[in-house]
Amino acid sequence: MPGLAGKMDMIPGRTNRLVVRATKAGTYRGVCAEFCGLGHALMAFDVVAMEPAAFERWLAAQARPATVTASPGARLFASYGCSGCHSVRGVGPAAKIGPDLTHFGSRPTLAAGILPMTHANIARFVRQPGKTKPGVRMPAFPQMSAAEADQIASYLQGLK
Ligand code: HEC
Ligand SMILES: [Cu+2]
Repeated sequence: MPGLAGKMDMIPGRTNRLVVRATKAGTYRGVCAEFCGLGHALMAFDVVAMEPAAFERWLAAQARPATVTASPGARLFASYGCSGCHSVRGVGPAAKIGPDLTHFGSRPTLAAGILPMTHANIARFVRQPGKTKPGVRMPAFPQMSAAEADQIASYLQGLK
């Protein structure tokens, strides 16, 4: 994140500490600067620095469990076994293999920052994640119909 901090290399067996201090609220662009895997070329990310009060509000909202109502998408999320890898806090068991999706719909991007958060992108990613992100660590669901992917996308978008 050149606007915030310099680059630090990782060295196996050594623990690095990097203090990043933002003195102005804003969005700071970052890129992964070391070849780390097949998706490396897509590894840009944003760091969002907020005023303290805005940050406290954001943090409190993120800490809350999900507000979920029964829906076809919620049922498909369980029956396809998504909840075996993804937590939606307040719904079902805690799973730690994939990212926590409790407030997924409130994020500006998905798939580690590769795609903008839109309904069509979620539906596309969920069925064929490897087509979006090379080397992705989520299985594809080729047996999922487009209609089912739509319902799952609606469910996930509603997790604010
Ligand atoms: C075997 C474990 C596993 C299963 C089952 C699984 N996922 Fe994932 N999922 C992952 C992992 C790991 C990632 C992170 C992939 C990456 O970025 O490399 C991921 C990423 C995601 C993302 C992007 C998250 C983000 O922060 O942008 C969504 C959305 C998602 N999965 C939805 C689903 C849905 C819906 C299902 C069920 C149809 C499902 N997953 C099933 C492991 C799984
Ligand atoms: Cu990288």
